[in-house]
Amino acid sequence: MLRNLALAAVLAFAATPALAAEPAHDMKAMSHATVSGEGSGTVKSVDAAKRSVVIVHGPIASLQWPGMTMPFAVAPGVDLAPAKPGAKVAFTVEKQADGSFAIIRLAAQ
Ligand SMILES: [Cu+2]
Repeated sequence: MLRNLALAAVLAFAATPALAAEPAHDMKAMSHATVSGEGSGTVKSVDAAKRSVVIVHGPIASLQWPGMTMPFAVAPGVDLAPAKPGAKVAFTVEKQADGSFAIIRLAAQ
């Protein structure tokens, strides 16, 4: 049953040449896609007034990021309480219109 569904999906895709012919890097189409990733790491410093946090984070596979230390803007509405220097946190980052990544979820780990 699952195999038949997969096959049907492949056939449906193959039968749509217009879709397959789309340029691989259609920026107009890409701008509507949400780019995000799940990370975890240790808070290095926090600037509550600027809602900015520096995190020593591990690799984020979905973004093809290696582990690194970097600053993130924290989106409005996200509670900064878990962001204490030295605290281990789990977070979700989402690409913004300007190309930077902002934290849209932050939790103590
Ligand atoms: Cu990074």
